[in-house]
Amino acid sequence: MSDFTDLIAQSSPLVGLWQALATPYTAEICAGAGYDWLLFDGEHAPNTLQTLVGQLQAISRHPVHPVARPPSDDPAVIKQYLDIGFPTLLVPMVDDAVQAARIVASTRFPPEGFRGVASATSRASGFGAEPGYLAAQRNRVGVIVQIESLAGLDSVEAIAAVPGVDALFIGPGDLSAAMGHLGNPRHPDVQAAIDDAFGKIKAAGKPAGIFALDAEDARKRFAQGFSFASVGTDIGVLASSVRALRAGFKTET
Ligand code: 3PY
Ligand code: MG
Repeated sequence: MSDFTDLIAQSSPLVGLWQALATPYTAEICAGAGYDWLLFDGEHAPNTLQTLVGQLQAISRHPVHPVARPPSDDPAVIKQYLDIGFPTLLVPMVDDAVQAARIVASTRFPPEGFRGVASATSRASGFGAEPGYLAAQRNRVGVIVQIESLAGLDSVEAIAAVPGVDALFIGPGDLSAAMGHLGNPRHPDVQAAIDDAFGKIKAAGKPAGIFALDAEDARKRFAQGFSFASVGTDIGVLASSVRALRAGFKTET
């Protein structure tokens, strides 16, 4: 459990913004805007470990919780994301409890798991400056898993019961595709599946999060009881503002 997943368990709503521009400059602007958490996307944004480090450094003076999404559940990548200093990971495409347990184990040093050990050379340890870093990591990594497939829906209760899974996060984009409604996450069947998964997550006593479709959808999800949601994206905010500004001058072209 990280500071962020600890917070999720205790208070809500926690308002997040998706970071897909992959640049420190914009991350710094977003970090200063008062969001509770920022999601740095390694699955669909053009991020490398180097760009992610730059963004972590850029936001460090702001009290915002960084969460990273690795491109997959690959333990080698998870290890690198933790070593550069992400305290909380959001792992995409989690389909069953066995996979979820393996993901948790990949974030824990032995004997609890099989995360490879770097201490003095890792940014996460303050480059060796933090006494007791390795022992402290035991209780300091947050794991959030994404439910966004038919298999994930079927196994949501079993996944929620896995020790070390701190929260579950619904991805409406992939879920709608998996349900035969590509590009239509507002389809009633998709919305019903989300509601059903939410009920199961809550019944399991775990916090639920979601990638909200827009601000109104986020408000609806918070009212429903979702603990955390991303309410927009850096790209969406920039694209809509820049287009609206230009549209205001239509007569001058
Ligand atoms: C999805 O909607 O599929 C997500 O992964 C959130 O970006
Ligand atoms: Mg997805």
